[in-house]
Amino acid sequence: MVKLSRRKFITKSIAIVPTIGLLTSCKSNLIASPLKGPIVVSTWDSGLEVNKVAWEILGKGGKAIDAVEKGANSIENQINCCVGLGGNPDRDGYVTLDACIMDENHNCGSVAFLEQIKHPISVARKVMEKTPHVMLVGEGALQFAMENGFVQEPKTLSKPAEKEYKNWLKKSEYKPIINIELGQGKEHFKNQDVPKKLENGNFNHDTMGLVALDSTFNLSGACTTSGMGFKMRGRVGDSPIIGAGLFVDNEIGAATSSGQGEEVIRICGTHLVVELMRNGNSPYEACKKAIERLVNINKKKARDFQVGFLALNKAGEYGAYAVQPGFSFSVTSSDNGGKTYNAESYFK
Ligand code: SD4
Repeated sequence: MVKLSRRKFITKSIAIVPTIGLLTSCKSNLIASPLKGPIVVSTWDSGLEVNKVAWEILGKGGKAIDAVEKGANSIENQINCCVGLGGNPDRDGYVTLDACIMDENHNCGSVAFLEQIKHPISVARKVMEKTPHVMLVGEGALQFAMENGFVQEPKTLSKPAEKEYKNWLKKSEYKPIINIELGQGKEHFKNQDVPKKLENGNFNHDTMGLVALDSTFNLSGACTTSGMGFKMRGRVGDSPIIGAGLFVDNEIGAATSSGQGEEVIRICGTHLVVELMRNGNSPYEACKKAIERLVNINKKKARDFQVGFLALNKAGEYGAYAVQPGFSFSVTSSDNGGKTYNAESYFK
């Protein structure tokens, strides 16, 4: 593993994040001590496995951008999971994927409404590196993927998704569902089904967002999803939108989100979180303030949806906050070997 010049880094971090001294008073499970090496944080319990893959790169002194891509790839590979082609289809029975990626130089790439491609995050990276654009969608994104060597997969649904879809077809009721692990607040989710535990013991959810800081103090992030189950055909959520599902500012920090995409887009969620960190808030405080902003738009409506933000700053400190109980996140650094935490939430 590459040796860090810890003193140099902390000095640099304090200059960038002036409130660092205040952070230690916050709850220990929400704040890491200042950086002792690279770190990767990701949404949900399943992020732990994703982090392991990212860590194989970060732990050897590799780049954050490679780590987040490979981490995202690993969950896109799980055919009985929720995030890539194994996810729930739209209401017409097709799986459509959204993803975005951003590096330490404000380079970013994104795909939306992409079908039949196993690794949307890698297509997003190609958009970032090989085109003068940020975002490609639908047919155009598919064409670009195939021109760049990605294989067009069959349109078949995974076994769990097929079962869910058949179930949904019985009523064909249009009430978009986000699969999220729910905690005590589940009685509030009048518009959403309570997700089931998967055979492998994980809870189902649709999105993986991860952000990482590498040993050269560079930040990057990735976000990949099959989006809301049984959504309208053509619906795109927050996950492929830079500043909504993901934002990285290498001077300050990075953030990602999960939950009801429409609500995240409404407040440019992750951009807001990063700007709140720029103004001196810790990652935890920034996520909390962004969630409060969202809830205060319409408190009554907020009882019926879930959004969770997760942030990491340049000093390697992290934090999360959600509208409802049940949002979890995973953290891997050289200190902890990988841990999952439950985020605090607005509604208890
Ligand atoms: C979306 N934000 O499509 C995604 C859904 C999600 O866990 O996060 N699900 O709106």
